[in-house]
Amino acid sequence: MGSRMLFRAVIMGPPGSGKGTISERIVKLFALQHLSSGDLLRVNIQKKTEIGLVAKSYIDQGQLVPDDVITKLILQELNNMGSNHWLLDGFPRTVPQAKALDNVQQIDTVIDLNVPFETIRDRLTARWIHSSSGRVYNTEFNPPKVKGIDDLTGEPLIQREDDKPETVTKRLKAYEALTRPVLEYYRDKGVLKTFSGTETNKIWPHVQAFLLTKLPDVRKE
Ligand code: G5P
Ligand code: MG
Repeated sequence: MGSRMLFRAVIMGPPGSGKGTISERIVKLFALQHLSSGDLLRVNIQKKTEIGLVAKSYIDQGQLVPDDVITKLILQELNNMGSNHWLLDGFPRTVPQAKALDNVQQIDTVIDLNVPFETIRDRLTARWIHSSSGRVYNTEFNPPKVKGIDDLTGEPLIQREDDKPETVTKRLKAYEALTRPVLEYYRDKGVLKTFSGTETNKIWPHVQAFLLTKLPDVRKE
């Protein structure tokens, strides 16, 4: 590891914009630890923890989990994080969450994936995930080697309860109302970097080049 002691990044973008997909590519190249709030909530739902039971009722409705619940969960995880370099995906998602995060950690960079809503809808009905790792597939864009099976573990893939078209509509509305203001919040702080496009494979080279300028010494061998 080089001279840089800390790198704290956030990846943002509407549901289905490719946060999980791009994060997978980032952690293959850079020594950053990825923490997805959605993945963490889904693990809690699967294990039927107290947080999981609360979260499920909101997630299945396409609504955001209350700020205090998710903030406590994520700040706790950040405390236990083994790495000084991390990439948060899906948090913060409201201005109160961003302010709560600011109180404990300064964010260096916010990667904003600006993908039009029309592009997103079809992606989500074709999405399959490996729930314990959060690995994402798509029957068209990046299918698993064997249908319905995770490439790495051989375990079955599942579809997300909240990827039904009517729930996706609600998630997009929640994004507009509650998450878009977070972009303004970070733009004012001068840390926002927006990447626009309709295809991950076209967006990714720009994200990669940007990160190379930001953290050349955090690159994996
Ligand atoms: P999540 O889990 O954070 P979302 O809605 O923010 O959920 P999501 O759906 O996980 O985001 P993504 O990660 O941005 O989307 O996208 P992805 O999974 O990488 O890609 C989507 C699909 O498109 C995949 O199948 C992928 O293979 C495919 N794909 C990618 N690129 C391309 C491409 O170029 N072309 C094509 N054709 N396909 C492509 O949060 C879930 C819920 O948890 C709660 C909320 O209820 C939320 O709704 N939650 C919170 N609540 C409050 N506060 C928070 N901070 C919360 N965090 C989570
Ligand atoms: Mg995701």
